[in-house]
Formats: sequence, structure tokens, C-alpha cells
Amino acid sequence: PTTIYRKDYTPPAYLVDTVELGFDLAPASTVVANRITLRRNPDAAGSDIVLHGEEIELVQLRLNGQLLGEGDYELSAATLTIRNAPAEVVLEIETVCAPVENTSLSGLYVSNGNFFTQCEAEGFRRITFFPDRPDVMAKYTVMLRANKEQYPVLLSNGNLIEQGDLDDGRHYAKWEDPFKKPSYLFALVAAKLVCQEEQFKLADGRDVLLQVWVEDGNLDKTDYAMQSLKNSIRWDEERFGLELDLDRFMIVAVGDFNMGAMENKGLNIFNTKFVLANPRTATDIDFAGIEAVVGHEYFHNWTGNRVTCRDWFQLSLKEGLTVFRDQEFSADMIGTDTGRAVTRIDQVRTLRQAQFPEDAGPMSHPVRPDSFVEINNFYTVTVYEKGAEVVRMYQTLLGRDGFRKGMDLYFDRHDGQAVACDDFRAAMADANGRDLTQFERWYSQAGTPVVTARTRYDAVKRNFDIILSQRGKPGQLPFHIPVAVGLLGADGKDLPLTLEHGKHAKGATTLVLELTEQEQIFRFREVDERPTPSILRDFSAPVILEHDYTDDELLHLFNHDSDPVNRWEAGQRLAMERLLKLTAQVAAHGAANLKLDQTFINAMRTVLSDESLDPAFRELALILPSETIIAEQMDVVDPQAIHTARQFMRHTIGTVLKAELLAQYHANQTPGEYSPDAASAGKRALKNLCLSYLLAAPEAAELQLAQQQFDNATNMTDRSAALVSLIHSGTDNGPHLQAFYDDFANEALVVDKWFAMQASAPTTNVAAVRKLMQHPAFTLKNPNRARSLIFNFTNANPSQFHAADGSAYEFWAEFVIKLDAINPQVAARLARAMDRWRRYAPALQAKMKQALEKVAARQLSNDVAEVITKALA
Ligand code: DPP
Ligand code: ZN
Repeated sequence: PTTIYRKDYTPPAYLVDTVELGFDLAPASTVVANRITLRRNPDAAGSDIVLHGEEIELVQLRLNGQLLGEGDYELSAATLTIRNAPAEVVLEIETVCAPVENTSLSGLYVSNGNFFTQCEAEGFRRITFFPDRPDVMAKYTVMLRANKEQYPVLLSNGNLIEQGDLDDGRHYAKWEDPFKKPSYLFALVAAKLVCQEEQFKLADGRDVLLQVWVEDGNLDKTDYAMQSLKNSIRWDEERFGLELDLDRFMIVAVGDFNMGAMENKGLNIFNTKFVLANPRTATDIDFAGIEAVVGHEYFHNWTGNRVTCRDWFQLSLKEGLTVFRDQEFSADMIGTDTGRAVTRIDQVRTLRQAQFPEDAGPMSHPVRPDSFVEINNFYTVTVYEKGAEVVRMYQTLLGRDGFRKGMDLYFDRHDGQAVACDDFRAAMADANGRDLTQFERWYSQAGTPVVTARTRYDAVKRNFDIILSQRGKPGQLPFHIPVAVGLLGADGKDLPLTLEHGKHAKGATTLVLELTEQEQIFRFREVDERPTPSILRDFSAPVILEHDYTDDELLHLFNHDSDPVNRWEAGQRLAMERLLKLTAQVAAHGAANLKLDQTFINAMRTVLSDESLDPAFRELALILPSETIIAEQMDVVDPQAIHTARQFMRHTIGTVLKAELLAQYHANQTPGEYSPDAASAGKRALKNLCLSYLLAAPEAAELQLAQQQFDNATNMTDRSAALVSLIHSGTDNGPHLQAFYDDFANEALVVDKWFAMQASAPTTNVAAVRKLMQHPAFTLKNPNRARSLIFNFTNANPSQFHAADGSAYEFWAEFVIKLDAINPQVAARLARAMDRWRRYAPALQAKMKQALEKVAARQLSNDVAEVITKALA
């Protein structure tokens, strides 16, 4: 496998103006006729035309009308090169591919008898020969021909301009996309589908047609996706002044899909998981996921499609920005300050659960990577979620209005172009007259910076100093870090702030300090009492904050901080301290004689029962840091000890706070018709968290409560929560699992949940997972199903995955290899379950290494090879 470097970027020798594609669709053999007009790029050197092509058979090739023979071009496994081509060229390329054989789900493939495409990042080259790189933008016309009875619906990008019948029971549809686009945004669908559709009026008065396409039988699950689409369109008009630029916008759901969804111009193709929902089959989390992903893909229409990436190293240009936009959309849809904070806390949890570990492991890379072997491996939490944090920091530094000015300038300058992360930064800087040179380091330096805070109070001078210092990886230069700070008085209220040498509004209670040097002192004046500092409010930068808080200070913040994110954070610190101590104790002396202090329990009791607090916030405040997050704090990870310690804490909370948990369980019922709105979802989340604590140490009454909830639930949130609590508590669950399966055997997304909740149960060992694989509903070929069982075991069940005998590592190796033969992208994701192997105790490490080497010894895809090689390096 070859490594590709960002520094090697050169512009393409030829640009493409128009693309005319003709498809004769048949599962075993699809003929693709491709007519492209090219001309030499005035901004590049050379006269060689380089086309990419993989897994397609060349039938014939014409250049300016002339049939080319084998001596006229060079064909390798990945490219077709025509040397010394004229300045203006028309190429007519005929190829054949076999969609039904395509199990990688990249390019043109068949899912449940229907045709779909997935072209990002490099799937278009599996459809036809083309300069398949995002800086080649062209106008596309697409003719689709297929059997009318089997494939009544023929869709592609843009506008439908012609359709009709052909002989032999076939029909055709011709589509034209009025906008230039890179090849990764091409899409087609030929399928038997039905749609929910409606006309929608844009802010400028234009009517557009919105459609959500699904398989017959699923029209009872499209309302929320449609509503989310309408909300997204409105929101982008209002928040960013961005309007839909097409006459029609289509969402199509497909059951076999590698990613969550894809923003193809005018024809978004979605994993069914992010479209289909009704109260019976989908949970509150599923509904929220649909809103976020529908928004995300819709927002790409401007941030991604109208302005796209120059090369794939710039992926975060569109993904970080679009994740930030979908985060803001979801927060605005809730509309309250605590609602916004709750979404922010969720984002922090995701960063700590997945991004910080990635950034500390073998796949660590900057938000804008410098090199890759396989670009599909770089659709990561770093590029997406940390990338979104980087975009958020612009808004934190420039303010909402300043950020909007930067966005406006970005579109003024770059609409219709393929650009780089630096262009976005330049627009933000220029629109606001700010120097953001140093800010570039967020794009070029990998790893999570550590910010250390020290404080000192001078009662005589009434000065309070916060001394902030930062450290990155060895050799890195200081980052430009916005650190939002507030000071709490003894009464728990925010003190009005006066920053020496700072310009800020009088009476402000939160200020954004800009840490740009290795160490800086920030002095607050006129501080009448020693305050408790609340540092990194709203998680204002993706860093690890170190500060020697005392328990009393943390309790003060946990009880009073006006910033809900730091209020939650104080609780997490209190819990983490105890979890680490208990873990050490278990590792040294076993599980006997563990104790949880009254102070902590009282803090939990207070927040649980404080009905002035939003239930959604209380739920988050009561969740202990996950086993993965605890592991990240330890130099040598002992998964069993972590699990035992955390279970002990859950057990203790469940027992000691039983009365309060029961009271809140009953107080947060949501009778009446189900609604996925944030307030109702928050109540259900708190109620179901109470249930899971009550079942951490269940007696007959609690078991009965869960069983009742399971039997009487009127929605999937409550039903699945009851079942998860039952099976994760290790109590007999055979009949409930069976009843659940029988009810939903025909709902693929619910069957995924059924596998997932078993795979992540701490009682499920590798033998049980292997047994589940024998279930008739299990298949490796469907990514959602494979992920539901295998990934939930390897990534969400650490105490079993890290069983001392190493049997689960052998299982991992076996299925990385098996999946790689079917779908390298999915296999490479599974391969990453071993990222952190060097941090485990020596006995486990040795077994993990063996498993890695077993995989490494095989003939592997580039995708898996890159992950394994980096892990072992
Ligand atoms: N479909 C993926 C996303 O929207 C890649 N663009 O993030
Ligand atoms: Zn995206």
C-alpha cells in the first residue's frame, strides 16, 4: 500500500466541463456509457489525462471520435492514462460493472434487489473511468434505463427532465444537475420504492418538492425525517441566510449502507437507521439522530457541495463545519438554555469516549491529516467531532455575529470552488479583522492539548489570578485556546468580573480568556472573597483541563455553577476520583470492603431530587463516566477492575438511593401520546436511568417494575430501556428477549437493537456472541447487523472483550479477516477496536499483539492493512 501526502498535491492537468452518463442497469452486468468533455487546466502543467478506474471492465474508448487501441493508452489496476492529449478532448468511455457482486457497498451496488450508489470518497471510479478527485467539478446529465416493473423509480441528481417507456418492458429517466459538482456527489437510485412528498415554500417564495423514498411498508416511518428536513431548510435560511438551490430535494433510505448518510446533490442517500422512525420502533435517541443527520446532510448542500474540498486532506473543511452546523441546529430546535447545554454535554461525552482515545492512539492525526493510505480510514471522530470543535472555537472567539460574517465572506469568495481549510480560516480572519495565524495549529498539530490552571488570591489587593499553561505533544507549538471562565462566590452566585488589561462588558460573569502562549497570567481585580473558579465553561476548547480542585470546590460547582456544562463536569470529576480509587483498590485487594463515601452519595441525591433542574440534565449528571473513559485515565488498564468498581458504585447508588430513585421513576412518567420532543425525552431518560440504577441490585419489586414497564410500554424508548435494564442486570431474560424478537422480527432496525443490547451486556461472553451469530437473522453482509452484534461486543463490552484468556481477541481477528473479504471499510472500523492495546496489562497485551499479528499475516485490503500496520508500529 502506498502513502499519499498532503504536501504532494498538484492541480489536475485537465478539467472536466460536462459529463453525460448512460446506464443500462442490470444486476449482474450494467453497461455504463460516459461522455466527458475535458480541457487543459490553465493553472497546471502537463498534457496527460489520468482517469481512475477500479473493478470495471473497459469495453471501448474514443477520443474526439476516434476509437483508441491498446497502444493508445495505459491501463493499470487503478488508472487509465492517455499521454500527450490535445488541449480539448471529448472522451467516450464504455465500461461494464457487476453491481450484484459488489459487497463493499462502494460504487454501484444492489441492496434488497434495488440499485444504489455510494461515491464518497472514491466510489465513482468503480462506476466509470474518471478523474475521481474533488477538485474536478463538472455538470452532469444522466440517462437511466432499467426494467420498469422491477425498478419503477429511477432517480439521480438535480432535475428530472424527461422520462418514458422503452421496448422490452424497460423505461428511462433523464436527469440534469444544473450545478457543477465533484464526482463524489454523483448518485443514482433504481428501485421499487414509495415516497412521502410535499411542496414546501422557501423564504424567497419559491416552491420546492420534498420527497422521502422508502420501501413499501415503511411509509408509516417517514414523518419525522420529512419534518426534520423542513426544519433544516428553515433553520439554514434563518441562521445563515442559506437557501435551497434546487427545485426538488430527495432523501432515499437503504438498508445496506456503510455510513450514516450521504449528501449527494439533491439526492441524499441515507442508512435506514437515520430515516425510519415511529414511536413503536424507534427510541428518543433514534429520533434525535434522524433530526441531526437529516440536518447534517441538508446543510452539506452549502458546506460541502456548493463549496467543496480541494483534496481529501481537507475533509474537515466540510465535515467539521457541517457537524458544527448540525449541532447548532439540534440545540436551536430544543430552544432552551439548558436544552442547549444538554446537547453540549453530549458532545463532550462523545469527544472523551471516542476522540480523545483516537488522538492518543496509533491512528492519531491532525484535523487536517498530512498523509493517509486509505482515505476511508479518515472519516474519523477527529475530522468530524474535533473538527466541529475547531469551528466552534471560531464562534467562541469571534462571537455569533462575527462567525456569521466569516461564513458570508467564505461563500462570497468560494461559491462553486474546491478549497482548503486555510481558505475558511482566512475568511473568518478577514471578515473580522483578526489575526488567526496561530489558530492554524489546530489543523496541523494532532493530539489533545492539556491546559493546567493554578490560582492565587490576594485578599489585601483583592486580586484573583488564574495562571493557565498549556502543553501539547513533544515539539508542538502553543495553540490559540479560548478558555471561558467564571468565578463563583461563597453563596454560589457568579461574581461580576473585572479583568486587568481586558476589554469587556461591565458586569460580565463569563469571560473568554485567550491562551496563546505556553503560560499566561490572567488577573481579576476587585474580588472581595476567594472565589471558586469555573474554568472552561461550555467546554470552550477540546482540551484536557487539569486543576487541583478540592472536593468542597467541586461540590460547590456541582451544586451552584450557572454554567450547566461545568456543573455536570464537577460531578464527573467527583465520580472519576472515586472510580479510580475503587479501581485501584479492586486491582490490589479484590472486591471486598469497597466503600462509597456519604458526601458523594449526598451530592447524587441532591441533584436527583432537585426538581428545579431539567430532567435531561439530571440524567446526565447521574451517569457515571463510562468504562472506556475511566480506562483513558489509567496508565495500565485493568478492564475487569474498572468494571467491578463501576458496578459497585452503581450498585451502591441503586441501593442507598432506592427511595429517591423510585420517586423520580414515578415522577417522570410521560403518559398520553408519545412525542419525541426534548422535554418528554428528557423525562424518559431520567426515568429509565432510575430504572437501570434500581436494577443494578434488583429485588423482586424492582424486577417487577421493569417487567411491567416492558409489558405496558407504548413506545420503543420505554420498551427497550426496560429490556436493557433486565438483561444487563443479569436476571433471567430469555422470555423477554424472545417476546421482543417475536414482536419485531420484521423490523430490521429493531432486530439490530436486539442484537446490540445482548452484545453489550456484561453477562454476554464471546461464546454467547458466537452463538448469536448462528441466529437466522444474523448476517455479516449487512453493515448495521454486523455492527450491532460484533462492534457492540468489541467496543461496548470491555470486561468481556478483554476476558483474561484472550478468546475474544481471537474472535476479533477472525471477523476482521472475514469482514475484510466482504467489506473493507466495515472491517477497518472493527480493526480499530485494538487501537489502545499497548495500554493494557502485559498478559492482555501479549494476547492482543498475537491477534494483531495474526491479522497482519493475511492478504489484506488497504483499509485494514493501514489500521493494523499503524497499531503494530
Ligand atoms: N456521508 C458522510 C457525511 O455526511 C460523508 N460525507 O458526513
Ligand atoms: Zn458530513
